[in-house]
Amino acid sequence: MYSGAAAAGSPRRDFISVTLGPEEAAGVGGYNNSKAWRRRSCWRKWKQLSRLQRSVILFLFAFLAVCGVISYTSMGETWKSITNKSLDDQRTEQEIPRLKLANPAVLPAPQKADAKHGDYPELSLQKPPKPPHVRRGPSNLQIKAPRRDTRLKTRHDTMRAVEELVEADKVEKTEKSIISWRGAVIEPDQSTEPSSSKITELEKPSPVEPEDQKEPVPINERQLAVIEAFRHAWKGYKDFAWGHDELKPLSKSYSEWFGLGLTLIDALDTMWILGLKEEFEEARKWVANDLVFDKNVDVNLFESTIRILGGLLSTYHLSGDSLFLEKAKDIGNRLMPAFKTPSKIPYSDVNIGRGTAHPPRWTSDSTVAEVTSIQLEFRELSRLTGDEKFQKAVDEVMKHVHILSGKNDGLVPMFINTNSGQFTHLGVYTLGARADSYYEYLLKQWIQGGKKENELLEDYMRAIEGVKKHLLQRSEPKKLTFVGELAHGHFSAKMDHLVCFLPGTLALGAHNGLAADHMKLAETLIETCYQMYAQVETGLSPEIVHFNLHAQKGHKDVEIKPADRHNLLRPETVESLFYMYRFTGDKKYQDWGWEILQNFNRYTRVPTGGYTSINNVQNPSNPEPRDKMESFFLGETLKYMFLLFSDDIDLINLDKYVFNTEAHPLPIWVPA
Ligand code: DMJ
Repeated sequence: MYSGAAAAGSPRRDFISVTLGPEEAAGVGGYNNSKAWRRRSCWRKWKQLSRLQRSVILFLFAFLAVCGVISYTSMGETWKSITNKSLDDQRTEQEIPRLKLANPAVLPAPQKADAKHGDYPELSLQKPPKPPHVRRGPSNLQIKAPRRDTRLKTRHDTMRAVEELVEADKVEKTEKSIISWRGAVIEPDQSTEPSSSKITELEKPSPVEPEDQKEPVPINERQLAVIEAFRHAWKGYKDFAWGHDELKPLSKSYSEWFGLGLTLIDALDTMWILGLKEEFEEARKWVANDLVFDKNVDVNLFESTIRILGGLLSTYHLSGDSLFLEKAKDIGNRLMPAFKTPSKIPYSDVNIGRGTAHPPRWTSDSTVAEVTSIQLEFRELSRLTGDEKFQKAVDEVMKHVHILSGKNDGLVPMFINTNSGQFTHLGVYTLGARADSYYEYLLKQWIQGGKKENELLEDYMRAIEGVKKHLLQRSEPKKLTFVGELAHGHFSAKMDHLVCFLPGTLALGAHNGLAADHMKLAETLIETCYQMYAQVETGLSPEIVHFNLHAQKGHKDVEIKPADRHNLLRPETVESLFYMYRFTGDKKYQDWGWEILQNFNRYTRVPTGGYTSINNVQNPSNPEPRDKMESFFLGETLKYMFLLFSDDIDLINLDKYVFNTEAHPLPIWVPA
């Protein structure tokens, strides 16, 4: 009966009394016996309790069970979110190094070439806000799309995503600007209908499509780095060159070409696509209040068409703002005197104030690429205005060139005479300067018009066969396929960076059902264009390279002559990378573009704002800044970068839009 315990030496003695059953008292019985005994004993005790006591105990048990279930469920949620959070944290940490590019100051202290594939150790790490998940705004604040443009949702989504990038202390300001932004640009009713019934004779607008219901794709970190680069470039332009043609970022001034705010107009649709609404709104105000075409100034027909007319038209399509269409009509009309020539092949220059046009002072020739790369824009202007004169003028040029002699298996010479309408300087064939976009626009007009204009397709297909037959060669030691030039029967292993538009164009053709071997060629050529960057000390391509046709010890594929080693921030390779990624999904194209962006940041970025062309891509310790930021850096290069890094095929869907040669998207009249 007794069991006692007393702590030895303790002044206090504690006792526990326990009632033992007969088995225990006898010191017998195993585990099973004792369990059975405990069960019986408990049951006996339970029976001895009053009914009230039993009810209270049962109630307590039930209460505890309910509490247990509730807390188990909420613990599960908490645990799940903790687990997810730690996965997110790991992901973010892995991605942070890429963001070191956020603010690299490049000039005047460029980095060593051997560091070019790494990060910038001396730069402070700027962790950007987490890429926001895009959400829909209230419907009464949504901009209505022009009736023929169904892609505004995507642009809105991008816009909203970028809205979330602004710091918390700017929230109130941002919200105010959302209202004025949206209020300012929307005049859909005035802007979407052609002004004349003549449109019936032209291509019909695409039918209205139902709103895309797909989930928007959030902006990723590489795209954020492009936005940051754009903002940096824009800061320079705004601070030192506002309303002028080009920024001179080192001298903190500007240069004029036409005196028409070229950079600002070229950049409008890029801002729209990147979602930079404050910048866009400010630029829009300048267009509304200060852009005047009634000026006694000579402009180049081609350059002002692709940059100004093209930029205004695409911005009109993206924003739905009739201001841009009005301005497009104005400049389009002012450019028309260029076509008043004996041959109808337009002059290179037009005085947009006086309404007169003329060829350059030293010749009556025009450049072939120039007179055959204004068609997308003028045709679209006819479609929008209902005035067929624009389309008629440019179609006539194409029809004329289609039947012209002097081609070599579809390859065209570089010059055409405005009096005789004949090619001049026969015998020189290139896909580079002065001929490049002729080939590009054959395909793109065919796509723009709904793939019905067979002569355009014929000329394009024949030309690509001509390229294969006369201009393709392979270099040593890497056996890179490149596009050289032919001069009076002699092959030259010279390739302009400009030729790097070709892989993208070939891929676009293949995507539209043309020969599959065009895609194969595109794949080999884009590798070559990438090597034109990768084999150079700064990781940036020169303007022109010469390929080695024979293996020589210690020589790479790419040779650069001193006169050719400048880089003007050109877009062609990034443009082709964008097409290649869109059509193949191969991430290496994004990675190559990312390398190029980093090298632009290393060697061309000016700390006080803007990017500059450089004179020497072979000298990483002094790339010799030229003090000029070309408008196409904002109009094309950064736009294509942003699109290249996007996984959203609806962000300028290539079955609905065709880019002009200055990267301004125009609608395909009959989308696939
Ligand atoms: C741009 O104006 C256009 O892309 C044109 O087709 C070629 N030159 C520049 C960019 O390099």
